[in-house]
Amino acid sequence: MAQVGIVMGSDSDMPVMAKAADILDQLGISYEMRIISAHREPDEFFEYARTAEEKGFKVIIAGAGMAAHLPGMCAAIFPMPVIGIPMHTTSLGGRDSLYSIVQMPTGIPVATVAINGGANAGILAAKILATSDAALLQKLKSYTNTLKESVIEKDK
Ligand code: RP5
Repeated sequence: MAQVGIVMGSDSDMPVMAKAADILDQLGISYEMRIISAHREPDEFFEYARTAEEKGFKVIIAGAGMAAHLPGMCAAIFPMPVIGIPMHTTSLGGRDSLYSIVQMPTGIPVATVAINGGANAGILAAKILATSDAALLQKLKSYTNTLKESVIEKDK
């Protein structure tokens, strides 16, 4: 059973979303990855969001660009944490996506990472799961230590 749902509005989002999946792979976290457009196939989207809890997801990572309603609508339906990834856009540089995702009404938060922040979305999902998984927390501490060692190495 997948612990994390990864969903994106278009296959054009895949290069960014794959970075989240790569982090989850590295940490041994199971996930299901889907391409579902809230705008182009609303019925399929609602089915996805309504069944996410019973499928066992503990977190959803949702990425979208432009009028990026997918993460917010996931948060409206799915009762556990939703992490939103705003996609870079050619017309507005991703500010459109960022504002669409981050400016949620009170009561329906989306934990929003940086524009194209796929890797950080994966790490944040892992940190949420690690609040009740000691082994995963140890892996995350090792990961963070690796980052530190890498900077120290470059400073030599
Ligand atoms: C959004 O519109 C998608 O998340 C994507 O970032 C953006 C453009 O989609 P495509 O026209 O590339 O399919 O729904």
